[in-house]
Amino acid sequence: MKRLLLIAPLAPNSLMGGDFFFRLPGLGLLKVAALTPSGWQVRIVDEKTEPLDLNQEADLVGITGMTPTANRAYEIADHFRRRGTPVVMGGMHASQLPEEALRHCDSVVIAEAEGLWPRLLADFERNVLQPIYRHEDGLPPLEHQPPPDWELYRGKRYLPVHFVETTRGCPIGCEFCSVTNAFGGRYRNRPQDEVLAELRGLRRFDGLLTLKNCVFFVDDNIIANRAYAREFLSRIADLDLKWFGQASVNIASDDELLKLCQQSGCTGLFLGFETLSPDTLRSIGKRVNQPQHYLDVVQKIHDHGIGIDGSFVFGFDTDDTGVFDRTLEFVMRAKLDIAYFSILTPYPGTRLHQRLRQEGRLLTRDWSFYDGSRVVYRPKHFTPDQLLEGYYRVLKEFYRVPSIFGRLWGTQAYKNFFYPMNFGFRHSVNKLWRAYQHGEMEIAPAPAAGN
Ligand code: B12
Ligand code: SF4
Repeated sequence: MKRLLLIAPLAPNSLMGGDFFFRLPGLGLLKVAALTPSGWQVRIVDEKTEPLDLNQEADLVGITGMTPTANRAYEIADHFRRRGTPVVMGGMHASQLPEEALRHCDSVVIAEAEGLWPRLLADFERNVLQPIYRHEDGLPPLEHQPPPDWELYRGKRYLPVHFVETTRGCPIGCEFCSVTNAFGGRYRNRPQDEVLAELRGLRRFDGLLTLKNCVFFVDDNIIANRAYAREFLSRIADLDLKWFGQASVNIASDDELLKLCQQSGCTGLFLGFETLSPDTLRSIGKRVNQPQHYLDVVQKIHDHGIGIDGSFVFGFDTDDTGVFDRTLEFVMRAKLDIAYFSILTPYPGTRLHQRLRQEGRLLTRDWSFYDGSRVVYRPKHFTPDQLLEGYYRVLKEFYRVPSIFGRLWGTQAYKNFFYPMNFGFRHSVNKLWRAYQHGEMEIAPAPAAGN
């Protein structure tokens, strides 16, 4: 039997590095494993949860990765290749920069593994592995996908949550986002019967204080196709799930959908508010957001007992130094259950990356800095130091203990979920704060070659 070793590398210094509350199971490698024909023995190592034994034997190594983990991914790839083991790379970063990845591996799978991975393995077995595998006739339909085998993650120290996907792609194409480029500008839904079968097949988690049937829908917008979402949410209502998902803020104007979310066990929604500035929203192309209605959006969702994880980005060209206080004032007033703040980051393959590169404003191409907590480009209306200072001030303020209780006090949302989540984030934020205080989040200001 041939041995396939799949690896998820770790970006140790990022906010979502290896800390307990970010030990979330990756779906990408589970999908790759599911597409692997019998005759292969598959093992997955995620550096978030266990050390990688670099001496282990494998016939083929597959490595996934987002941009902040790319350097580590290349280090691992170089190591295995030095030992004579062929390496394949896939995932967001390698898909955007296949030529770069090929300097460290034998083959790159661009974008989705469906339809490509079995072909790659067949080529490998015949000794005719190609450097690039890509979809020549558009991205594949999402029908008849083999379900992920969660047993591959059994015993690993992940948080007790299953990741499930119903949709891929997004037509909105915000300037800073990688999704449209990677997964296409059209929503592709999976057949509901297949998603339901997958949900029904999930093994419940044990543990006294554990949510037994907690699912995170990784779709970028769970209500993207409203007709699909209505039917889907009605159909999962009797599965006794506690689910978390991502949605666009205009969910708040659809009472029926909100009710269906509530009835089907929605615990929290991750909402991309991004900014309070209409000018910024226009400039990034996210017109669906209407900041003048944000407070009503939050109120409406809260009224349905659903918590909100709000996402905000700092450093747009339309931002000024007042953006930090304005955002803090809003998130506290709105009583957001939790929030994710990041510094604008030009991920390769995005329109933002292209523009800043053309304008000569990228400060570095060291991908380990591309984690949303560092300034990797020259901002327009403030210095990198001002941006860093404002960002860390917001993080620190938002996760102060009185702030956590002030926001969650009297919440209708699921408390057993949001209190631990806030204190988990607080722990990671404090770690980042200390790194910031020691100057570790600053990067050398010299523009790098290839800007
Ligand atoms: C869930 C999620 C997370 C989760 C869990 C991540 C995890 N463990 O997988 C959490 C919340 C932890 C997270 C964190 C971050 N995330 Co995130 N995340 C997502 C999200 C919403 C879904 C990921 C997913 O499951 N997709 C579905 C699976 C099936 O797709 P996939 O993993 O890409 O895998 C497919 C292919 O890529 C391919 N493939 C993948 N790997 C491999 C490997 C091989 C060998 C092969 C052959 C094929 C292959 O096959 C799979 C099936 O087709 C995506 C957006 C999106 N739509 O993908 C953003 C996304 C991946 N995240 C992103 C970012 C930026 C981050 C953060 C840096 C945010 C931050 N500022 O801190 C951190 C980094 C974490 C880290 N390790 O350092 C960006 C990545 C951009 C980039 N160029 O890297 C995305 C695209 C969001 C965006 N809007 O741009 N994230
Ligand atoms: S940020 Fe959200 S809405 Fe904008 S392109 Fe990405 S997935 Fe689509």
